[in-house]
Amino acid sequence: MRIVFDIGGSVLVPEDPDVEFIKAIAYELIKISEDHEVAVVVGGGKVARKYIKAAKTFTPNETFKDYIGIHITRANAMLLIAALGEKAYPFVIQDFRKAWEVIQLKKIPIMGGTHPGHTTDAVSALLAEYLQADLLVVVTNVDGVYDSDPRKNPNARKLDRITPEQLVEIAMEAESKAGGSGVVDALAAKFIQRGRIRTYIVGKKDAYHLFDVVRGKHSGTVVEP
Ligand code: U5P
Repeated sequence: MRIVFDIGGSVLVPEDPDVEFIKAIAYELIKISEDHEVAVVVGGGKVARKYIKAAKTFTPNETFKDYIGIHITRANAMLLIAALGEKAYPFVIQDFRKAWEVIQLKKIPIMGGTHPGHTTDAVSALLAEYLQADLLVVVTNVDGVYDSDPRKNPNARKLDRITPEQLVEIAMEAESKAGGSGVVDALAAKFIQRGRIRTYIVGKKDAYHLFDVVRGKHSGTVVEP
């Protein structure tokens, strides 16, 4: 299989870089890459948000702030590259076509952000579409997709299996609420729908066993057309 992993910044760098977690997923990714083609996108996390907040003092320019965010995602990507050692391509990939080329070299391409205006969730969905990946694995700080926000509603129910159309609906609803942010951003959900990409959305706990996750053993949500 060809598999794209989307590792959320809040998972990789919750406050400080979670070194033990990075070590664990590097081990799992190397194991997975023995049988599959692997590409990874990492997010910016709290560090990106802190930098963007600080920049607000100086400029109202959203695109400028997005560029700052992109730099932070790429710094996080460098950490994963360091952890993967020889198996990773040593530069942070900025172009989907280059990611394809790196896969042909039997190395793992690691990406952060690409252009202003979206998040790394959208990057990972586009990368999966471009690479015609068999599977997209989204690792986030919630352990799956719920029918309502589990942080606010104690009766929220986790959904084991949904369609891309349902994912779009849930993501759009989460984004329409003030300060709301869903498990996956709405644009990424749209790309998942457009690309008909089979997607697993899992939490950090499952991510320690990514090797099992790609074999379908996880407690997250399966998004299947
Ligand atoms: N960002 C972009 N374009 C990308 C990826 C990220 O502008 O392709 C910026 C956004 O401001 C985003 C921040 O909120 O970097 C951190 O990325 P993420 O962790 O939200 O994906």
